[in-house]
Amino acid sequence: MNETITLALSKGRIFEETLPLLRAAGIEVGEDPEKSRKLILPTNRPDVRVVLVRATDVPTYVQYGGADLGVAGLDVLLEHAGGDAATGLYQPLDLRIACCRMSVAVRADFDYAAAVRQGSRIRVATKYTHIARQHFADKGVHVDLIKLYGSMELAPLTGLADAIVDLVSTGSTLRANNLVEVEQIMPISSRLVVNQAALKLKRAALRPLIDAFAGAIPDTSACST
Ligand code: PRT
Ligand code: MG
Repeated sequence: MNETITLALSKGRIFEETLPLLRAAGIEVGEDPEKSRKLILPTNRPDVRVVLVRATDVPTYVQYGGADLGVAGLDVLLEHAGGDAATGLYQPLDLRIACCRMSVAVRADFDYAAAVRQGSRIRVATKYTHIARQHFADKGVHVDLIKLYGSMELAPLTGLADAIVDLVSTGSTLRANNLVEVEQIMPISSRLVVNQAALKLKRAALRPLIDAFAGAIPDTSACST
């Protein structure tokens, strides 16, 4: 039986940081996605191919079987599931790559602690509405959420919002825009996700791959998970 394995990755940091894990499994990707316009990349293994999708589309591809497995940030997985566990998606490994944290940030002149203390309604702009809603509900903080698709840092600077919920890694984007991190919501790293049906039907091919990934997870201190 010809069991082709399809791995869904997004271009950029997830692709780059997954390469060493693939290498540990004996898989070399034939082309550089930054140079090629191809969306399906062959590998040195005739039975393994990589498909390039938007980071937020990785869980969708894997859930519905467009890919057998994929790599996605915990941020993307939580938003995809909308708070519930996504059906059909098995998450066997925290790969400890593409690490960062989900945080609340405000303009340096906004007194977040006072606003929380006084029970004010806080306007929060974010791409991560499920994570943000859950976080503020847990804290009992009243918020009006404003959904954005990018450049969250701009929202407090223009008066669109008092605060943002966004990913932070070095903190230099916040600093460059005069914003300060006032709360860390959760550490974020990328996870391996596997289609549950594929894991049963293609177990002989998938299991060694998952085991090789598990053995090659980096021991980075940058990752607090
Ligand atoms: O960029 P695009 O819209 O195509 O897609 P994407 O943003 O979904 O993908 P990508 O490749 O940017 O991010 C993929 C995954 O990498 C995310 O889902 C996270 O799990 C993870 N990751 C790790 C990050 C960061 N670190 C990160 N720093 N994703 C985004 N950022 C952004 C952050 O949003 C902010 O704008 O980088 C900026 C902050 O960085 P610092 O270093 O200045 O703090
Ligand atoms: Mg991005």
